[in-house]
Amino acid sequence: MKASVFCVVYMCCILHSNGKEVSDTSHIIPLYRDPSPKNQPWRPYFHFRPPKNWLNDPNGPMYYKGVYHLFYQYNPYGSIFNKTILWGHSVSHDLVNWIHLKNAIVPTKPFDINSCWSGSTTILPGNKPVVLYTGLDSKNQQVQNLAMPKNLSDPFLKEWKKYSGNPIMTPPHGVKPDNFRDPSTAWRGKDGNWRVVVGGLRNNLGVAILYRSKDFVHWSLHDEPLYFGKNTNIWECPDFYPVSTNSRDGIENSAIGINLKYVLKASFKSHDYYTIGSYDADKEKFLPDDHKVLIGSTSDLRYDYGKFYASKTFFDSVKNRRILWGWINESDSSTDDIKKQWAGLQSIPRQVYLDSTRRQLIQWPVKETEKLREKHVSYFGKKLKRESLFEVSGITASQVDIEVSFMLPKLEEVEVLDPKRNDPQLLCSAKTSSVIGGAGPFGLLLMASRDLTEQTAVFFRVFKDNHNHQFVVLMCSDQRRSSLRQGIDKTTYGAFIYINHKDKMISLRSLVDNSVIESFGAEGRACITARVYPKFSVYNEAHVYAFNNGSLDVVIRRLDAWSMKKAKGN
Ligand code: DQQ
Repeated sequence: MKASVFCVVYMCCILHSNGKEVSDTSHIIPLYRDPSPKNQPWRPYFHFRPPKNWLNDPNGPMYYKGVYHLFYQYNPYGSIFNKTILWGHSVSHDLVNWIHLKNAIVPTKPFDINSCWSGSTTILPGNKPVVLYTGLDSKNQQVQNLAMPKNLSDPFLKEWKKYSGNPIMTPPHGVKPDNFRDPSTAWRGKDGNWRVVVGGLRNNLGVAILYRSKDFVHWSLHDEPLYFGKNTNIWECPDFYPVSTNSRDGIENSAIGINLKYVLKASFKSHDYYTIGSYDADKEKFLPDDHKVLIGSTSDLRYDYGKFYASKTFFDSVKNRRILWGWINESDSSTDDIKKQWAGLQSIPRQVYLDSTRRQLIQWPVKETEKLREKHVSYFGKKLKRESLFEVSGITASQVDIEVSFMLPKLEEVEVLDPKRNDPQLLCSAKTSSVIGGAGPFGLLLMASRDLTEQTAVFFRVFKDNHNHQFVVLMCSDQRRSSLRQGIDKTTYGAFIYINHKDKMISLRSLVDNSVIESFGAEGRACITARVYPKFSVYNEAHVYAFNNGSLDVVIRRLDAWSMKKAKGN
């Protein structure tokens, strides 16, 4: 590959803030762009990432004075994770096009000199955002620090200052100095006091350690954690928020009222696990609806069954919704990342709300993502016979938003689920897209070469679960043939989606962005994100097909596909 040539681009912008036009370039930093995209076949163009270097967790997303802010764990000096991690900062008006600002929170003080790690924002009364973040102090202890904007009249919040009394929380008794991190967004109780949880490990239990404060500066430890999990290792990036039981609207973190349930999420063992329950504010306890949860078992609910970690939600007060961001890591090697000069990206922001069963969340790409749709093709009522496929042509298959609804075949004739094989990921590895079944496998072949030697199959297979007297759809993302390159993690991912015997259809939406495929099954009831690095099926050599390898015919009720534009800032 020819060496990349980088040139300096100064981004100019006009942002609209509170109806006013703001023409301000003082905050804008020089960005390095590869002028020749031919050298970057795996670079995503509509997923968020800064132009260069390493990125991991999303930090403190928020909406402030007409502007969306996203901070992120960033190494400004290279494309690997090391001791120079700090808070990168970008802003947007639509969650799609981004402007990269100068770094917001940078290691400078004894309480964060060895890195500024993850944390969250909270909007205090009077519309005053503050940040709680983890500092690695001069002794490499993890401590919690407070930071605030220097100038609240600046909608970009370009400058941040650190509270002089930092740290405001140090590792409590029983928590090792390297097991105490990632403060959540705080919420306020009826008594007017603030609460926040910090992730940790205590007595071998993953914990959401609870603190309370009157003034957001002085915090006292509550003797019991908000909740804990066994065999999980440390809980990273805990998130705790209310969801409405009767609408898709988001709920502000401090809201109190009826028709609410609560979500507790913890990141551990490379996945983001969540559970739904209630919050007993008097006892300061989270009470999950199902007690055998957050232990990292295959029956735990996950935001995403592929690559997606250290996520964070925020309440979007202007559109009354809750939005989720998650870090999507690379699946290639560090040597590849050094060559590429970038590593890591954020998921498409997803709106989250409670499913009508109230037993799980639904996730769906924010509506604004559709702004990037351009050339459109659609198909209706297309029959897919056994062992057949057809190409969805006329769009850019390497950058596409594709949505398809399949009519389910007669459910009486589907395979029976073996109760001993109830790990969806293992089941997807055994029953691949080429293993003929009854109803399924059917789905999409993405980033595929014309001869199909390279392809990522995202597909469904329907089972009867006699044990639970239900039908269940296995959703798989099969990366085994995603690339003819060696040295790439090609793990297959899988998730179960329980359906009603009256359900007539199942939908699949995939957002393909060169090396990332984010897939949403059954209208967002299961999500799987995969990274793929094809050797040949890149740019115009990439194709997309719909296929059926089940013995029962499947009908595509409707398929829509749109080529996707590059987002600004990518
Ligand atoms: N990433 C941060 C930590 C967090 C971890 C460091 C999760 O604060 O626990 O970059 O990916």
